[in-house]
Amino acid sequence: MRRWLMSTNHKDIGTLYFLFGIFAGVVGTAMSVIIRLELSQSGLVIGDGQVYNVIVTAHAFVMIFFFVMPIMIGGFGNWLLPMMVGAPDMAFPRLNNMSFWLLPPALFLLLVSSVVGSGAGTGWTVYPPLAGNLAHSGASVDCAIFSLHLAGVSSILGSINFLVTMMNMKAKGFGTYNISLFCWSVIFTTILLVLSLPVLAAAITMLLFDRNVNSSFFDPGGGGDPILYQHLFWFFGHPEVYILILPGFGMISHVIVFYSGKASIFGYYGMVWAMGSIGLLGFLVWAHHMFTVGVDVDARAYFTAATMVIAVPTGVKVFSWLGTLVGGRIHLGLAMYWAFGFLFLFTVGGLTGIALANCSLDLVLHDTYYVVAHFHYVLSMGAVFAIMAGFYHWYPLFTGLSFHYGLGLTHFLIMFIGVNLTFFPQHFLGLMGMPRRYTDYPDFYYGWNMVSSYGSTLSALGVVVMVLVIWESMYSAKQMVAVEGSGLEWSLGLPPSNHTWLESPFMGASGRGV
Ligand code: HAS
Ligand code: CU
Repeated sequence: MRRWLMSTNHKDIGTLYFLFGIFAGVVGTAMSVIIRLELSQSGLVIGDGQVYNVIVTAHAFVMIFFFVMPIMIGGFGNWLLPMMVGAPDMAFPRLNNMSFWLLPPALFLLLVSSVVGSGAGTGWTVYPPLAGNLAHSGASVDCAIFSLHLAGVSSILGSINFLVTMMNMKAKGFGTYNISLFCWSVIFTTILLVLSLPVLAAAITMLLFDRNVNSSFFDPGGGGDPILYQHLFWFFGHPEVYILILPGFGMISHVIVFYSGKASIFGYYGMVWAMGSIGLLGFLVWAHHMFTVGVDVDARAYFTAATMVIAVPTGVKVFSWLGTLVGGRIHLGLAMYWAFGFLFLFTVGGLTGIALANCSLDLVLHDTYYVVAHFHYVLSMGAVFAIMAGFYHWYPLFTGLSFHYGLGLTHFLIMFIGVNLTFFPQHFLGLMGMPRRYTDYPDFYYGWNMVSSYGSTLSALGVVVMVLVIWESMYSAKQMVAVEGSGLEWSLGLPPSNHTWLESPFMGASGRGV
């Protein structure tokens, strides 16, 4: 009990984050299956649009705040960061424990919000007036707001901890430009968190006041403006999407360097500055989410142009990963499949993002399934594939266990086919005009929706296979053997002999000197 409840150990806390994130991931996946069940045919399955919207809302919150963020930053960050810079632990170990333990009550409040009254069917953006106390009376939206408050405090405290650790606790020999790219990605992510979360906190607190103490920040009846809420939300919301992907970029860099047998990443400095640019630009493009509210024509031109500029640093990253692969001795370890999947599918999602950045196009595509397809390509196949790559790469290190290659490959193949089957048709549905967040549709949209739902069933099967992969690794308990010079032998067949230059498995994506 003491070990897990009062932990000050970064690895134990990282493990707690992983367990929590896996639990939330399963809950979120279950919700997605219900969504796809409802949409698998025209006509109603659940039968109540509000319930459907509550599930969509909870699905997004659970996946973003309780699955991707805790696993990437809380889990991988806690486990790897101190070790990658030779620090004994995080700078503030007790604060670290607190950051984690704020999350279970936050998740509890969120789940409560969907069963109190008629639930929070607001979408993850919680826009008023829909989220106001007329359309959503009762305590559910308030519970969701408190949930976000808690999760936000947790993230801010965690971010400060990571930043201080990276500033002050690097071992001798670690300087600005020879820490690994995963460290850099967490540094930029946590800066984004510290700067953007307070804005979300302000927005939802103002909404809380509008709902409960008769203020009218967002109510034109009292001189307020609902558009203000959208500005505040997206000033947080857009940086948030980069918060979800940047640590993934870091992990993918490590995986690609390791399995292509290179000594270091192609273009280390470019990679660092690309992440920094993506972070900075991420704060300057928020209104591309609200073109349809009637943005002034100059502002439309600006937000379109600024958004498209992000393709440049992201392109620097994609081409640097490809540059790392070129001429490498590619070892097809399991993690590498996910990295290849990431490279291809994240790019597809990025390109549809560029399409959406064009205001004139977005006016017709906004709130259609095209947007849903875009963000699932960058999230379900970007962020999640990066998590999977990190999982297959570092699980042997964390646990001392190794994988069954065939089973792991099956997991990848099922997921790869499953998510593409689910989300590629959603581009077509969007272009045909099917709106998002509706519980039903005309027969016209039936075909591709059916395909999408089959895909989702296949992906759910993929999750079962992943459980099998983990179970098999424990059941067979194959131990890793230390290899001279490399620290660890990776379980998936011997790495090519030229892998032994690796100082340690953490150092794959460092700068000069390693
Ligand atoms: Fe996005 C909506 C634009 C990246 C997540 N995005 C969302 C939503 C989410 C999300 C969750 O401008 C929905 C929010 C909601 O609930 O309403 N997004 C972009 C752009 C990028 C981008 C330009 N998004 C992400 C990432 C996410 C994410 C990363 C999470 C992980 N997104 C939008 C827009 C909307 C939007 C609009 C609003 C839509 C609406 O109406 O609601 C970029 O960061 C992507 C850069 C990446 C690439 C690929 C690699 C680059 C290469 C270089 C060459 C490419 C060039 C481009 C020169 C571009 C290989 C050429 C262009 C061609 C078309 C060929
Ligand atoms: Cu955005």
